[in-house]
Amino acid sequence: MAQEKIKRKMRQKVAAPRDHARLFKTAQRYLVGGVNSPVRSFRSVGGVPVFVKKAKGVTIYAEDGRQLIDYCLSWGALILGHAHPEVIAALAKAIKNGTSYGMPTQLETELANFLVEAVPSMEQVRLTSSGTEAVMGATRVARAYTRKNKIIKFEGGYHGHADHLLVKAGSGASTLGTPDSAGVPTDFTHHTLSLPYNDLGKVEEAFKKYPQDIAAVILEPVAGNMGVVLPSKGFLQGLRKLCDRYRSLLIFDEVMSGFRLTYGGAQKIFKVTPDLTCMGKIIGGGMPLGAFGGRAAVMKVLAPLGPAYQAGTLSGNPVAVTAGITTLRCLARLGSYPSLVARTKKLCAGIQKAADDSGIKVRVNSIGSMFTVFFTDRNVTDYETAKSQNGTLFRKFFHALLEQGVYFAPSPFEANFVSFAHTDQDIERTIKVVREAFQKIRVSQAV
Ligand code: KE4
Repeated sequence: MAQEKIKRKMRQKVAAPRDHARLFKTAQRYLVGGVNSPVRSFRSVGGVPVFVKKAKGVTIYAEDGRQLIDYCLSWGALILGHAHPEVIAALAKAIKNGTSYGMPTQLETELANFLVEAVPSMEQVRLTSSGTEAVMGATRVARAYTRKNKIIKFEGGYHGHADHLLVKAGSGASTLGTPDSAGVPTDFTHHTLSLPYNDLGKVEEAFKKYPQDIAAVILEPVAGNMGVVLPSKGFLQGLRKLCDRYRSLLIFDEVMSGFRLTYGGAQKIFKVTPDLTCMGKIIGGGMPLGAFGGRAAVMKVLAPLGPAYQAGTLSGNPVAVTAGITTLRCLARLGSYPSLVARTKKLCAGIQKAADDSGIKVRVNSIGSMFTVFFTDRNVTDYETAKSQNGTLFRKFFHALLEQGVYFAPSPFEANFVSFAHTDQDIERTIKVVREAFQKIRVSQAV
């Protein structure tokens, strides 16, 4: 009898009530903050996060019955849209062969080959299970190869949650207003220098101060974690020159920009080749997968060839790799990034015009198929200007869109994304909803 009662209780508990507040309350009972990654918590926008039942194309089907046009797309991973038929079919087949072997597979070689062919800086690659691990591996390789200690990063740049890089980080770290995370001893960040993005002078000063001890400069070639912030003219080229002059390595963290702006990395667009590149998101096609790679001469410091250790039980997992290969194969075939960029430009122009017509001060930063709506009239070129935006207006905007079935990233310090699955109708509907949202904000301000 007791067993039956427990089972019944469990069934009740697990049965997904369609009310998000109840789902969130139950989630918070078992999961810290009710989420498995802070930026999903709606902490910076208020309210209860959307619980997803399923997703297809651009549409999220929420547990409470709502259908939403998704511009977060698993934080940029789903450039083909949700549940792309070719990815699902490939996964259905791959899963029948097993889920993990912890042994080499030809699949991993195939994905690595895709990356080496597409990304100018990648001669040799190591696959991981996340972007954080890819960045951890790349910075360790840089320190081992150069035998130097310091790492330069940029304020508002987010490179995953490795201790030494959670210094004035962007994304969730900014969103939660705790740029320097608790639990990170200061001597773990002693060798991390965090400088203003787009300020080449400050970087040169740091190199002059530590001419023999800067292992690497790491940055998002297009910042996406303070919102979208573009590199100023000559910034990337200047970093390349400084790294060459001081025999340090340039690391592009392309976890977000990789295969987002073009087939390959932002490094192809800006014609600046780093020594190491980190990737994630898109290359895993929505499955847990990251990668780092670079010149063979640099990468060979990595175990089992060299003394820099890095490992992972599920690194190069065959199911995740299958999703990645299928995604990259589709992207190579589609090749039509220009249509994706054109749709994004149309959306961003529509958002800017709607704001201007409503008298709301907004700056829309975009490149390729990623964009951020900043509630400011300042040019957003770094973390300081990104932080100067009006968070209250962002929150009102976010919820006004959500009420009308449009889902943007739930944070002012994030990028939004257009996928190959977004249609012109989706874009037109979104512009209409955005216009209504700005008018609603206008009215609320007038009151
Ligand atoms: P992951 O460990 O989350 O796979 O990747 C870390 C990472 C590294 N580098 C860049 C440029 C990144 O954008 C990320 C992760 N991005 C955030 C959102 N901007 C992931 C969302 C989350 O933390 O839940």
